Amino acid sequence: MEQQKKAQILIVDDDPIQLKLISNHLNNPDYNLFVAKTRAEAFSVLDSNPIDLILLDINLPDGNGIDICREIRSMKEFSDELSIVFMTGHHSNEKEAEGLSVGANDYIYKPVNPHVLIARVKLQLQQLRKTKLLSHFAKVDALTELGNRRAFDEQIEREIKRGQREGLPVSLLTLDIDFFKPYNDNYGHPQGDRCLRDVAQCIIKECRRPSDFSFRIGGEEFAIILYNTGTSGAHVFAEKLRKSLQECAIPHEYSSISDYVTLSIGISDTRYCEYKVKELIEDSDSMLYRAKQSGRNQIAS
Ligand code: GH3
Ligand code: MG
Ligand code: MG
Ligand code: MG
Repeated sequence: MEQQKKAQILIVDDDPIQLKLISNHLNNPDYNLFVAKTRAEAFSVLDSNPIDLILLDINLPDGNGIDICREIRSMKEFSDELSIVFMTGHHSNEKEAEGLSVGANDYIYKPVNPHVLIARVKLQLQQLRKTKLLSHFAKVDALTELGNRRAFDEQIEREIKRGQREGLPVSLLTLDIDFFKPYNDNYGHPQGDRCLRDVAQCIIKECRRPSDFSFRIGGEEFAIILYNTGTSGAHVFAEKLRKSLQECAIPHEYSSISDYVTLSIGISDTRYCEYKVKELIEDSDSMLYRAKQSGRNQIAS
C-alpha cells in the first residue's frame, strides 16, 4: 500500500496569537503546517506548495477572506482539490452563508474549540482524499495507468491554449498497434491486455520531460502530446519510441510484417493548423492512416 502523504495545511490569520494557537492545536505528525499573516503571504505559499486545506481568517490587513476564497475558486489550477475553511470571529449568519456561497467547504467560529477544529479538519481531509481519488479514476485508464480519453480531451485543449499564448509549437502523436486484432484473436484477450500494458510502459519510459503527456485513447490506440516540440523533434521522439518497442521484442507470430509487436505513428504540429484542436487531431489521424497505408511500423508527418 502506498504510504499516505502528509496533509499540507495553510493557516491564514493576521493575529500572531491565533496563528500560534491554531498551529498548536494542529500539531500532528500527519500534517505539514504553513502560516501566512496577509493575503500576499497566503498566495505566495499557495504558489509554491501543494496545499490541501486552508484555514482562512476573514479580516486581513491587505484583503479579506471572502475575496481570497472567490479568487482561489476561479483559478483553474486549484479546482476542487483544495479545501477552504473559514475561521472567523464574525458570528453572523449572513457572513457564514456568504462564505459558503463563494466556495468554502466549512465555517468555524473563533475562539475555536480544539476538539471541534481537529475533527473538522480531519473530516475535510477525508473528503478531499475521496475527491482526489474520484478525479484520478475519472482520468486514468485502469488497464495501462496512462491518461484516458477524457484526460486527453482536456489536456490537448490546455496545451494548445498554452502554446498559442507562449508562441510555442505543440505536437500530437497518434499511435496504433499493428495487427492487434490477430494478436488478440490468437493469443487471447488477457495476453492482449498484457501487450497493451507493455506498450504503455514503453511509452511511459520514453516520455521523459514533464511536458510530455501520454494517453490511451481507444482500444489499442494511444496519443502523446509533446509541448514545445515541432514536427522534426516529434519525429526524433517517435523514432526513439519505435526503436524502444523493437527492443522490448514482444513476440507477435501473427503479424504480417514482423516477428514482434510494432506501432504505426502519425504526427501533426500546431504550426500547420493555427492551434485548432480539431484540425490537429484530424491531421495526426490522417498521418496515422498514411503510416498504415505505407506498410505499418513507421512514422508519418
Ligand atoms: P491495424 O494494423 O490496421 O491497426 O490492424 P489491427 O488489427 O490492429 O486493427 P483493428 O482496429 O482491426 O483491431 C483492434 C483490435 O484491438 C480489436 C480488438 O480485438 C482489440 N482491442 C481493443 N480494445 C482492447 C482491449 O482493451 N484489450 C484487448 N486485449 N484488446 C482490445
Ligand atoms: Mg483577522
Ligand atoms: Mg485501431
Ligand atoms: Mg491496430
